[in-house]
Amino acid sequence: MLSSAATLIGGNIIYSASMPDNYTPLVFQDPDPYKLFGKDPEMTILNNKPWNIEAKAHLLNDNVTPNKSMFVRNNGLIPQDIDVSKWTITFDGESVVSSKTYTLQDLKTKFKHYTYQLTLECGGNGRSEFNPPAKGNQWTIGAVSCAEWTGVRLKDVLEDVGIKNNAVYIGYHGADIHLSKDPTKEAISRGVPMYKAYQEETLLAFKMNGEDIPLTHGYPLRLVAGGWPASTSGKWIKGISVRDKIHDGAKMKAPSYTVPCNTVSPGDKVKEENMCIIESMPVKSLITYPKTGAMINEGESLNIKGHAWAGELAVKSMAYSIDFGATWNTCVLNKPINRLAWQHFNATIKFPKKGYYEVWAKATDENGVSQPMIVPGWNPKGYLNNACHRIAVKVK
Ligand SMILES: Nc1nc2c(c(=O)[nH]1)N[C@H]1C(S)=C(S)[C@@H](COP(=O)(O)O)O[C@H]1N2
Ligand SMILES: [Mo]
Repeated sequence: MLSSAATLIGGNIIYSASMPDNYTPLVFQDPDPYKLFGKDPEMTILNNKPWNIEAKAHLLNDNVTPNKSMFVRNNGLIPQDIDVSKWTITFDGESVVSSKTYTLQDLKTKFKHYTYQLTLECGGNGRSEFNPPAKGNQWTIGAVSCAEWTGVRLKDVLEDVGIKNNAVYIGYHGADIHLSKDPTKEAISRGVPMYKAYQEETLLAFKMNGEDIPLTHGYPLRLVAGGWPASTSGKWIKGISVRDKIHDGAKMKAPSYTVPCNTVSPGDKVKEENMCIIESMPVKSLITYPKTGAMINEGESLNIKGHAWAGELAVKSMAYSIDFGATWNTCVLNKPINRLAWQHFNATIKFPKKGYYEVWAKATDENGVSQPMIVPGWNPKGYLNNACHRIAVKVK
């Protein structure tokens, strides 16, 4: 552990040889997460045990999200001691013909590589706005990313393994450690139905933005299921179980990552059997330029930029309002580079006179469904808040 940890923080641990095995150097009890994970100093830390870190809207301005502004959502402790040369992934479960193990090298050499930009948004992004409040990380708007992932198609590997036709769901197993440090417990073990597992864009990825995946984001192997709650994109993947029923791993059961099957009033208690698993994420957008609080002079126009996404669907149109939603204007909206990648929009705004304005952004998906202007459907765990994003602008 010490040697890998020393590489992480970029220093040497003097006298490490004489440390007892269970001794944790002070530096690991209180590391600088920005340096440790290579994050922008403007990122917001929501929790350190486990690490949960979110972006601010303007940090997400890049078309492809770099590591420095990618949110971190961990349910357990980051695995240490990763020896890539010994890394394997095992396929098992009721619905494999027989279980099969691949080394990372097998995966990389046996199967064709594909690269896609894929949007990953935490199901709880926007939770901080629900009322009554929902427990959990109080994400504002920054638990979303769209990086470029390279790997092999899960589908190609499943076909090589041999899957029975009673397969219903896959469940992932990661190498991270349960917060209790109980080795028999998994921090999280979620998955997707077979049709999502078989999609061309569902990857077992070993590269992010052309480089090894950063440790916090799942090095050396990650499942990436774009457009679905990012909790289905398992990090540090050691195994995939192919199940003959809905996977029943950690955090598959209500209330985790589920919403009431029928809408409820704010604050209602909902029985487990009336909660449904979240699948595709809803339509949403973010204004990433300028940063909220921008000031311009009267007569100047303002260029705004941002991204829009809609789970499994494409975004059809993008609008902005400078009068709190009373009237809307059209933004220029680009097509996605590939399915499940976020789309970029921009607009040039002219303000009628001096004053305080808010610029609101509203995306509409290809089914004609738009973002609500205020927090939608209350649910016990505060998932799926896709309300319009807004920034403040002052015209002097
Ligand atoms: N093994 C493992 N995979 C995981 C998690 C985790 O804690 N352990 N967190 C999930 C959740 S809830 C989210 S939102 C995403 C976050 O991905 P990121 O930290 O790379 O942004 O990873 C998912 N995959
Ligand atoms: Mo998440």
